Amino acid sequence: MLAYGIDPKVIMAELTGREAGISKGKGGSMHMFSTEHKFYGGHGIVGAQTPLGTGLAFAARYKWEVLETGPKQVCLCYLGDGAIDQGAFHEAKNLASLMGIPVIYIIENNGYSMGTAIHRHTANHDKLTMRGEAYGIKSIEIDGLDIRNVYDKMKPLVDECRDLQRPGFVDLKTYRYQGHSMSDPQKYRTKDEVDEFKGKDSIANLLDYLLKSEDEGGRGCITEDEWKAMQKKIKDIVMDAVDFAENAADPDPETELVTDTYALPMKNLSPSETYHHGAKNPLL
Ligand SMILES: Cc1ncc(C[n+]2csc(CCOP(=O)(O)OP(=O)(O)O)c2C)c(N)n1
Ligand SMILES: [Mg+2]
Repeated sequence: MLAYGIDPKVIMAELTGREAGISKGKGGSMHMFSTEHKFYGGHGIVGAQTPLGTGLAFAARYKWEVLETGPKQVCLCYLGDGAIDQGAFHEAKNLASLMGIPVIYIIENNGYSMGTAIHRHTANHDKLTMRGEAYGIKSIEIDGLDIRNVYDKMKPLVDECRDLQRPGFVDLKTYRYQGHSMSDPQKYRTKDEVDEFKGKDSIANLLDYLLKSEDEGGRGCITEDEWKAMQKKIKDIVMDAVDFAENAADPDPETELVTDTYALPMKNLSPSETYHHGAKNPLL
């Protein structure tokens, strides 16, 4: 969300359920959404975002090619390794390939689906690209622990999928340092394993590269002081966002509970069934 240019204040307000949040406090971490920023949210149902991402990409191609009202675009559709066996994902890949839909499925493969290791939940888990190739989709594996490598491999794929209006598939290998959630006791892995990956942390490696001189194999484009100043600036932005969210109003249940729930009220439901708590249906 931050990478798509969404204001940290409205993100924090959303996380804390305030009306000033990007989804008016009703979305929380799962359903942040901004058409303006072309960020189409997360999804609480694992894998269900894959047909949606495919649909968004179809719409983009239709607007560009048929209606001639939009630019040539590509949709990046992210999913975890825990989502790759969902039936809907296979249907989405088939249609994307068949119809030339510009969507890139990016599997953030961190090796665990909640507490289940990938070798226990997915057959042929070390050859995930086969699952794209099987549908005739260009599929690549990327070491996600090296940020520059991710950029170097993703950029040509994004350009190609946009240019040719074709789908893509990426097995982006990464690691999850924290548990799946706050309540995850992480009994399914050893501390040694986590420590081993901590030594390969992509953000620490990038910082190292930026700080080290060219002679030492780095880029030498920032100093320690500049890095400290950056950290302070970011901390200030976060604290401002916290302050903003804590002082923002809660959504009014009378008006907010049922608005933006459906694009249009469902025809077969009466207003009283569609809208609860006496809220007035603004569309009727
Ligand atoms: C259809 C469906 N089944 C089960 C769940 C419960 N659930 C939430 S996240 C998750 C694991 C998803 O794995 P992954 O995408 O790899 O995420 P990670 O654990 O790495 O964060 C499951 C099973 C769900 N949200 N939706
Ligand atoms: Mg995972």
